Amino acid sequence: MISMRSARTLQQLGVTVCKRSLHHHHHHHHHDRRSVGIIGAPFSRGQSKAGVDQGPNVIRAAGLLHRLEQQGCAVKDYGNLTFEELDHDEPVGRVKRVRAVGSANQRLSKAVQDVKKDGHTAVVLGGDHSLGIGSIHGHAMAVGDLSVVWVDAHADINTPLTTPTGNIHGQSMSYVLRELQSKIPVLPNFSWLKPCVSAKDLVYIGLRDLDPAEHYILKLLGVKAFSMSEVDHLGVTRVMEETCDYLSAKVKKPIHLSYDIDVIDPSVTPATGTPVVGGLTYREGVYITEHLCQTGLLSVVDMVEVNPLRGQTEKDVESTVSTAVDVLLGCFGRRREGNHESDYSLPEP
Ligand SMILES: [Mn+2]
Repeated sequence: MISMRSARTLQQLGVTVCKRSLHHHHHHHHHDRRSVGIIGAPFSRGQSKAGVDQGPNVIRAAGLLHRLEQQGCAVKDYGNLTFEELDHDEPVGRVKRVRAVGSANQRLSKAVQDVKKDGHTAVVLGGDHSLGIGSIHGHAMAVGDLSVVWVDAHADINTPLTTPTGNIHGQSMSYVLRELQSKIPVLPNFSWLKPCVSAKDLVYIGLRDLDPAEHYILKLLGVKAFSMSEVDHLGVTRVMEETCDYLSAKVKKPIHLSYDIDVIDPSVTPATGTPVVGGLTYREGVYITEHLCQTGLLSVVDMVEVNPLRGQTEKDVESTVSTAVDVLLGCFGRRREGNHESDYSLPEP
């Protein structure tokens, strides 16, 4: 059993220790060597702007895998999924490209289930945020009940009947929430999908651009949401403490983190499809993942809406992609104070 005191010393040294396990006296539960399974999902049909399908490759090219390995993770890259092009995908009501989004998410759900069966924490590199549907579904199929932390400028909870744009990347949460099942019409290529998340197991962080129907839904279902006003009022530290207290009040469920890069301020991450002013700082964006990592419960992480074609300059793209990488590294034990392997020893002269 590691005492709190030695745990603190280890943490001062930058050794990864699972705080929650220590609090609850479950020894042998800290994961010095996390295993990470990467799924590339170059999918863009949940919205209308070109380029977001390049996300997986630009994030890999920025050195994600190597840097995860450097910080002690065992990494397996499952490669990029391929998605079929559909000739006939006319809108259903207002909803655009339903069939393409339905079949892509079915494929992603299967891939996430496979990665979870192999025992990894899964990382889904998007692609647009419609991928949240298949990622969450696959996660729930693999592990059962889970908590969802949706970090985003937008709530992405319009239903097919309330969507002002018809883009499914603004509707993902409504498809997987049990409480909204009766509000979702039958859609082609979605018969595989069963709602799998309860509203009480969902927390939003960073909201600042909601449609009226979305705001209504959050109030109707009593969804826990920390908008940018709450981040300003409480500070990110308390937001994260309250998030984890809320989600683990009864049972500790695996956490699904769905991270939309547009939650961070566009001055830092401009290369994204729907930027909104007034977002998280780089530091707040990374802190969220450092805190969630410490719970030891992160089970699937989505990183979505990185779009290299939306940057005005090379520097815009570089800043967006490197921030996405840092956010992901924070999920897997990177500490800004520095890290070293637990068996590190100084060379003797
Ligand atoms: Mn989103």
